[in-house]
Amino acid sequence: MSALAEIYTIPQEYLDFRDTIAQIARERVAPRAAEIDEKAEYPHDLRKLFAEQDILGLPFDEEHGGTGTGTLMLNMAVEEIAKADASTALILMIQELGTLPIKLHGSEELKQRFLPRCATGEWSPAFALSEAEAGSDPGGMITYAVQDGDEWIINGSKTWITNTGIADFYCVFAVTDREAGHSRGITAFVVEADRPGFSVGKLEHKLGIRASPTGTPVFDDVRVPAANVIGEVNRGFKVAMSTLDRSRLGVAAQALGIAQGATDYAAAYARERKQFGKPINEFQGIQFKLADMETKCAAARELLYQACCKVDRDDPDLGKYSAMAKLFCSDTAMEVTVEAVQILGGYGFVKEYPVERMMRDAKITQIYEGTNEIQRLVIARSLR
Ligand code: COS
Repeated sequence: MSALAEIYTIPQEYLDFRDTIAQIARERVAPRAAEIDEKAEYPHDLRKLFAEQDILGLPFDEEHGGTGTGTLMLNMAVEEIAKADASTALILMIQELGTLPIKLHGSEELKQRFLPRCATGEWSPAFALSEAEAGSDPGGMITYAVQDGDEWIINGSKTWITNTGIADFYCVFAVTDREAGHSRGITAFVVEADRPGFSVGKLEHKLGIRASPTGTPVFDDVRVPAANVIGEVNRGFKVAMSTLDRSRLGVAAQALGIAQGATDYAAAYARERKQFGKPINEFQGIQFKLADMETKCAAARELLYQACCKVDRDDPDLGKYSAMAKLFCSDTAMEVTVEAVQILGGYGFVKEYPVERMMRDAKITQIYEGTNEIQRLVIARSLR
């Protein structure tokens, strides 16, 4: 068997599950997308539906109540949902991002306490790393924690955190040893949203992914037990980096879904729209655009699936591949959605049609979970 055949053997049951999710996305998510974007409204109904359909169990192993189907299946699901609506796809992406620190590094007690209730969809998590002065450089964070007996006291705030105000708990990164040097004396904690001293600060008004709340969780003398430390004290930077090495594939899948959704919409439009007496897809200018869009999506998908398989196999170069997939898929999303708007012309620019939303939603995929400049840096480091 060739290496390629090995990489792309996808079990039939996974393809069937993907088709079910695609149908849910078409029939239930797509009709809500314009309204929740316009109102910047979190779709609690869709989250409940995902929980009922086992979709929120996708990031989790069977022993923690999940589907145990791995990273490729998870990201095929993210792609299908993002074809209909990128904000709604984030519900599933954050279910992974906000729990990966516990899944990868948490104690057995933490895993049992948090993962099964996320797998059923009862709880929503959040991943709180970035700060106002520490985005691309999280090693320069200033949120700190000090030990007091068997507890830690956390002070500071985080910025641009998805699920702020929705999450039942936050995986928070804080400096615990100021002397250790940049990126080193940092510890990861679980902070439940009902702990005294926790509050929700500013919520952002955004260009895209408007139906997903992004904001500033604030920690004012928040006490957590030592049992809430994820992994080892002062080793939290590695918890964050190893999480992002995997979760960036969610962004890649979201970006690909946006790109394929825009391509499909533009192709369907070009079949129907007539100018100069014939459908515009009979003009070579439109044909070439659509051909390039479809080709870029297909290439992005191959890289994404390969990177997902690397995570599922725990290959040593998984971080490089997830950075490459995130970079390529998100650049594809931006390029393709701009072209989709162009193909729809004046209709592309108005909110009655979905492609302007897709173009707005695409932009964040080049920025969050590490800007594409950071992805290039990660890739370049692997070549040294
Ligand atoms: N997995 C595990 N450990 C890692 C790692 C990874 N992918 N990358 C770095 N580390 C470790 C290093 O091995 C080093 O360990 P030691 O202390 O034992 O030497 C430590 O972490 C510090 O590494 P480094 O010096 O390379 O850290 P930098 O501060 O230079 O950071 C980048 C490197 C740029 C890769 C990092 O800051 C980054 O990923 N930035 C983007 C952050 C981001 O994605 N923000 C979005 C937030 S979520 S929306």
